[in-house]
Amino acid sequence: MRAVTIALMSEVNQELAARFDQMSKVLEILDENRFRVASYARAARALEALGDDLARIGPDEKALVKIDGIGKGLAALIAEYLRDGRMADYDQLMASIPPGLPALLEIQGLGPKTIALLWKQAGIESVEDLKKKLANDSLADLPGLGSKKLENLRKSLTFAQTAGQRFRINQAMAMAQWAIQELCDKAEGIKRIEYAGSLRRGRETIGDVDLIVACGDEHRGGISEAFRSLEPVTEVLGSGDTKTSVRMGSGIQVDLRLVRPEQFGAALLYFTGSKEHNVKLRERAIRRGMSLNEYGLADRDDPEKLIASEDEPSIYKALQVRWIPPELREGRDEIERAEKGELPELVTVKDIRAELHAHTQASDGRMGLRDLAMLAIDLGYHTLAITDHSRSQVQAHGLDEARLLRHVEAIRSLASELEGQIQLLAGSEVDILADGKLDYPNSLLKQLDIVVASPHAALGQDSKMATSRLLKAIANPYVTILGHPTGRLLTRREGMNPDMRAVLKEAAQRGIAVEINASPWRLDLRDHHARMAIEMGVPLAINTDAHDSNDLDNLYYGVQTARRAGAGKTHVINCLDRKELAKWLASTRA
Ligand code: DGT
Ligand code: CA
Ligand code: CA
Ligand code: ZN
Repeated sequence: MRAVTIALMSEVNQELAARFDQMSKVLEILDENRFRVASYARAARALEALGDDLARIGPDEKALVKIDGIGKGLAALIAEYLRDGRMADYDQLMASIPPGLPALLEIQGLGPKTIALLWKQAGIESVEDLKKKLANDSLADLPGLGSKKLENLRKSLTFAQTAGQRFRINQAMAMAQWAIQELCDKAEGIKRIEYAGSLRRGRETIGDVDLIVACGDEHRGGISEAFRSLEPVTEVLGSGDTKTSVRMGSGIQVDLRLVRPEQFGAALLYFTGSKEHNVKLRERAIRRGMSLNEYGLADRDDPEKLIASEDEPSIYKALQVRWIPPELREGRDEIERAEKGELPELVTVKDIRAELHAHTQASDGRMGLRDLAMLAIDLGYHTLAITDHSRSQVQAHGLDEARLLRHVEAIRSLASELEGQIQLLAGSEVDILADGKLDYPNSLLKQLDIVVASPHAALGQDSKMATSRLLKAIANPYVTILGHPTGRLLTRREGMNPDMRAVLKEAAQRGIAVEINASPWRLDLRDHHARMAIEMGVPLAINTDAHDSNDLDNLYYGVQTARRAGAGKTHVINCLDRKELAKWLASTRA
C-alpha cells in the first residue's frame, strides 16, 4: 500500500511545461501551422502530468522521446535545456514578438486569437497598452470584440491587479521541498530545516517561501553561499549574516533565515505566523509576565532568562495553551477555542478512505478505468467514485446519454470483478448549466450511485444569478455532492460569488455534501466557506478531481483547507467507513 504524499511537480518539469505552453500560444498568435501549435500544447500537458523528474532523466533524447506526448523534435529541445540551461528555439520565438505580449496571455479571457487581433489591429503590445485603450473605450469598434467581451476583459484586468503576484500552493511547495533537499545535500552544518510562513499554514496562495534553518554560527556563511548558488536563483534580493532572500527563475521569492538550534522553535513559530496569531500570543505572554519574540519566550523582567525556545510545543505549553496546528493560526478565535477545548482533532490525510470525484479516459482523464481503480486500491481506499464529465463539456469529451450508459455498464462490470478489493461507484460530474438545470435528465441521474454537480461555464454571472443557479441545481433530488461551487481558478479566474450561506442552508436541508476540491488550482470551497459549512451542519467531501495519477496526491492540499476550516474527521464523508458511507449515500436520496 502506498501513502498519499504531497503532490509536487519538479522545478524543471514546471519550467519546461510553462515554456512549451507559452511557445504554443505565441505560435498561435503568429498564426503558425496549427499542428505545430498543438504539438507544443500537448507537450506542455504531458510534462505537467509527468511523474518522473526530467532532471533525473537527464539530456538523453532516447529516454525523453519515450515520454507520452513528446516527439523527436521536442525531446531534442528538452535535452538542450537540460544540458545548456537554455533553448535556442524558445529564445528566438520570444525575440520575434514585442516583449510585453506574453504577459497578456496571463489575463483570463484573453486567448492567442484575441491577442493577435489586439496586436495587429490596435497596436496593443503590453498590459499597459491594453489598460489605456480599455479606459478610453477605443477598442469598441474592433471587429470580433463585442461589448460583453470588453466588459469581461475589464473585470479580469482588475482581478489580475488585486491578486498581485502570488503563487499556487503546489508551486511554492515544490520550490520549498526542492530547496530543502538541495541545501541538505550541498551545505554543511544544517541541524534542522523547515518551511514556515503561509506555506506551512496551508493558505490557498503563497506570497513567498520562508525557510528556517538551525545551525551553529560557524556554518552560516557556507549555508548562505549554498543558498545563493542554487541553480534556479536569478537574483539575490538581499544577503546578510542571518537572512538571505533570493528570486528564482519561476518568479518565486524564497527567504532563508539562519538561527541557533536552541532558538529554532521560537523562530519557526514567529515566521510561521500569521502576524495576527503572533500578536495574540505576544499579548498572552505579556499578561503572564513574559515576553515573546523570534528568539524565545523569556521572563519579562529578565530577558536573559529564557523560559522556552527550542521547539513550538514547549512555548505553547509555557503559555498555558495546547499546541495549535499551523493551519489554524490566523489570529481569529483559535487561541480561545483551544483554551475552551473546542478545537477538534483535525482531519489528516490518513483519515481519508474514499475518493469520490475522479475522471477517466472516457472524458478528459488520462487514466483508464482499471488503472484508476488500481491506484485507489493501492492507496488503501475502500471506495472510488468514477465521475466523468457530462455532455455539455464538449472540450472535455463529456459523455452523451448513450456513452454514459455504456460507461456505467463498464464500471459495474469492473466493480463486480474487484469486489472485496474496492467498492466502485458509477457516477457523473454533471454540469450545472447556466440556468441551474443539470446536464442529464433525472431518469438518467437516478441510475447512478453518486452525482457530483459542478459549474464549469458561465462563471461570470452576477452573485444573484449564481446563487439561484446553485440553489436550483442542488434542489434536484439526485445530487449527492455540490462540486467546486464557485468554479474559481486560483491566480487566474475569480469564479462566481454566490451567497454561500444561502447555498449551504439549502445543502443542509437536502442533506447533501459540499466539496472541497483539492486541486491546487481550485481549493473550492475555500477555507472560510468550509468553516461555515461545518457550523451549519453540512458534511464536507474532500475530493481530488483526479484527471491523472499524480492528482490523487493533491489530497494533501484539500485536507489542509479542511484543517484551516477546523474540520475533524467526523465532518468529512470521505472518512466514513464503507458501510457508513453507503448508508450516508442512501440517505441523500431519501
Ligand atoms: P505570504 O508570504 O504573503 O503568503 O504570507 P506569510 O504569512 O508567509 O508572510 P511573510 O512571508 O511576510 O512573513 C512570514 C511570517 O513572519 C508571517 O506570517 C509572520 C511573521 N512576520 C513577518 N513580519 C512580521 C511582523 O512585522 N510582525 C510579526 N508579529 N510577525 C511578522
Ligand atoms: Ca511567506
Ligand atoms: Ca517572507
Ligand atoms: Zn471533475
